Amino acid sequence: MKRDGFTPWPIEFVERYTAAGHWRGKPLGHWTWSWAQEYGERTAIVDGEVRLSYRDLAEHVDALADSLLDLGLRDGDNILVQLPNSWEFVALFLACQRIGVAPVLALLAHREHELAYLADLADVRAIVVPDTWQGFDHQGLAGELAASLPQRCGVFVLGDDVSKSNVDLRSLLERWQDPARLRARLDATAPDPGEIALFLLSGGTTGTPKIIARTHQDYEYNARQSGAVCGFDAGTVYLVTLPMGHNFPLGSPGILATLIQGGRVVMIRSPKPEVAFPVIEREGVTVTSLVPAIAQRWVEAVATTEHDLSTLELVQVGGSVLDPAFAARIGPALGCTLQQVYGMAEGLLNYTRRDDPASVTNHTQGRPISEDDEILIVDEEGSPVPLGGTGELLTRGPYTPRGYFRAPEHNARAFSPDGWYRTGDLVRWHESGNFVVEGRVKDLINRGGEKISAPEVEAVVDTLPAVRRVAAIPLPDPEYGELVCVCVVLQPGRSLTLEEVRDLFAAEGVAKFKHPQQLEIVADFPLTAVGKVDKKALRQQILTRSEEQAA
Ligand code: OOB
Repeated sequence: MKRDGFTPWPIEFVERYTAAGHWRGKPLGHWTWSWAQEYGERTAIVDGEVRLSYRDLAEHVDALADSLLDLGLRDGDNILVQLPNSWEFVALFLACQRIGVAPVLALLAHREHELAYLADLADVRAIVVPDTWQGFDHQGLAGELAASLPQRCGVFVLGDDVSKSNVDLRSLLERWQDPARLRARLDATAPDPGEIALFLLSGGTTGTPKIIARTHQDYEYNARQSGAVCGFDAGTVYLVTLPMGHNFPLGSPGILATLIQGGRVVMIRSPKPEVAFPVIEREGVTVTSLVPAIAQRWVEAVATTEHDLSTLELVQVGGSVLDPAFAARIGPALGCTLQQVYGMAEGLLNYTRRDDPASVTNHTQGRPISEDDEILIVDEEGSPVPLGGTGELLTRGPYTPRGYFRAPEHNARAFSPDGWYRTGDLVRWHESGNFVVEGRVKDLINRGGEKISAPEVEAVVDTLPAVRRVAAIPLPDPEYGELVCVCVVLQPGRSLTLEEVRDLFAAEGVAKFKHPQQLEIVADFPLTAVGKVDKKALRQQILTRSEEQAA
């Protein structure tokens, strides 16, 4: 079912991607049974003591899809999903794909500030949460949020403590119908493969978060082609270490490519070495994906672990800058090959290849996966830079959508008139034909792979009466790469502390990872030639000031 606010690919590109075999004309949900037929009794998913075969998975997915229909969800509806890594989350994701319901993949760290916005933007018909998670009452918040929305919105809960007014997600997964008949019924009403399958969150560079609609066939290609490039096969045992609502573990190549290949997906709920290492040993994990901050913890912990990690073949690291000196330590420490991944929820994926020499895997962020990924590297005027020069990366391709969802004004800036996505990343070509990410022109803070929109932080700080002007900037952080620093010009005679700023973020229900870690009071902001805050100069000013204070 068509939704408004989606920017389609022009027809000539649809034809081109279809003719090339990238797009297969099938909804994502079609594949669950095609995998079950091919891989049948092999184990698809392991989650603690739960082990599901491909057939079990397909049956649970259909049972859940049917229950969602019973609850009134329909092709064209959207739901907000905020769940920990679990087999139920995978089943829910696939069940949605069976019936054309698109999940908005929120993070567990999100609170009312983010969830209320997303629920409204996507006009969601249900919110799916754990009962509690790390001491937070998600069920309570979801209930309040659902009640505050103009549309009817259900609350589905995963956990042992589901309140009577809500729907118990586990009960929806129970199988009681004849699987063949149910399958035929669901097949008959399968969604349009060119329609929206899921929404990924954008790192964002605007005051309000943006979401990215990914279609069934573009996302299937995203996963399948990633899997092919990364050598996923039936022997792959993929550990889901990062939160699965992220594009990286979900479909790059992640969970979906493992299932496409008939491998085994192993779920854990925390990336901590003490959680991951025993599971790697027990399940014989061969591949996982990490952000640099977590890779750092693993490399430190492996020195003293008693667990046997020798089955690990490939560790993929991406999401934020990886220091080349540290990169060189990862493979030897973990006894596997390092693969750098430079990707984005907006589409384009780059991987170093498994057989690249260390000079490439340690120093570059990989190259695109598709022969139809179009690449431009341009200067500030939009002209291509000479080969080897650094510029902004622009891209188009078979899994890079042409616009953000319901964001026409932002799209006019983020996409060129002929559909190129402006990544905001500064890159150059390495002589190996791979990208080196040199920096960015976009206004965000990358904290250990979690993206924080600077304008979003600024909009919150700006509501404080003491604040005349505010600018959020990234400063170096030893553990997470970057931290959020807010620079404030005060109103005359006023004062402000970091604690007051953080209290405000907590009171506003902003996700914890966005709370500022540093506050700098300045007399004024340096300005660019066109009168905007010169954040580069401001950052330099703050860094120099801290150095002087430390000396
Ligand atoms: C991944 O996706 P997002 O949407 O959270 O963030 C995308 C942005 C990129 O535009 C770039 O600024 C940064 O994150 N980034 C990297 C990087 N990988 C992503 N910066 C430096 N080095 C890298 N290797 O982060 C994502 C999506 C799919 C796979 C992997 C990562």
